Amino acid sequence: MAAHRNIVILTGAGISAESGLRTFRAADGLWEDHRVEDVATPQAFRRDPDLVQRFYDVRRANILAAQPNPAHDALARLDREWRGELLIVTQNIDDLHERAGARRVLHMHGEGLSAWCTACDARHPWTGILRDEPPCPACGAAALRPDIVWFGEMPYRMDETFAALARADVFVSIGTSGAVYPAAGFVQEATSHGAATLELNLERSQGSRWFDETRLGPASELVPEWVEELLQRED
Ligand code: BJW
Repeated sequence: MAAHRNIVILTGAGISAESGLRTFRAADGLWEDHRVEDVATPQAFRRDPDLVQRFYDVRRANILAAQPNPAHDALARLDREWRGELLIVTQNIDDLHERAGARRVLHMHGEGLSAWCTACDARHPWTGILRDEPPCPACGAAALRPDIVWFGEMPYRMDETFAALARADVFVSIGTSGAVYPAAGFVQEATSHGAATLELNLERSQGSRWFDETRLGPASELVPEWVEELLQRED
């Protein structure tokens, strides 16, 4: 791999699993017997806002209690030391990449520690609960919802992501099952523009066959090893 090349990294729930945050599609991935598909939709929110707000109030508290693990630390190191372009596109709503020190991070599915007012469109940093319908700090309406991209909604900053994928020389996917689009299609997009592709995961993802290389194991081991390897080659 030559110097100053462009890297796009996609992360999913698996990178935060060793920080104690549950993944979505593992055997323990249910929340009070609800599948994520049943709580993470605008329809579910209209049908039962209290259930959905409680789901995210619990998730918000869990995010605040979690700490970055060696996989987040390694990506933060790469972000600091990599002289080429780099973009960490995360599907995760936690802020563990940022708390580890990474700066070039894009939250395509929104952020757990942000509330969005559907009345005035303002977004606010949020660490408390939303189920008691607090007023929006900007307009006063009781119209705050989690600032999260649900099924059927458009993920954030897709133009930026697809532009980065088109320029990528390397695409790496870490800890994601490849079950949810458009993220699951990024590997094919990057491949179509000539990028080398690598998957780091505990088990093969649904789109594993699209990757040039797959390494299986826990992110806390595989990611620091890969980052070290990349930076050594760069020297
Ligand atoms: C470890 C590990 C360790 C564990 N170390 N690894 C039919 C066909 C195709 C598409 C569609 C379709 N019908 C509908 C769609 C579209 C739909 C979709 O994809 N549905 C699927 C169910 C099929 N997608 C959407 O609606 C999206 N919007 C959209 O498409 O807009 C139109 C558009 C078109 C074109 C371009 C752009 C836009 C929106 C999707 C929103 C997803 N939202 C959620 C919830 C919100 C966030 C939250 O609450 O946190 O996002 S769903 C949930 O899944 C969450 C996650 O970000 C997402 C992905 O999950 P992830 O991260 O992969 O987690 P898991 O649990 O699935 O996997 C964990 C992995 O980690 C596993 O592989 C483990 O092995 C591994 N692992 N421990 C390493 N220690």
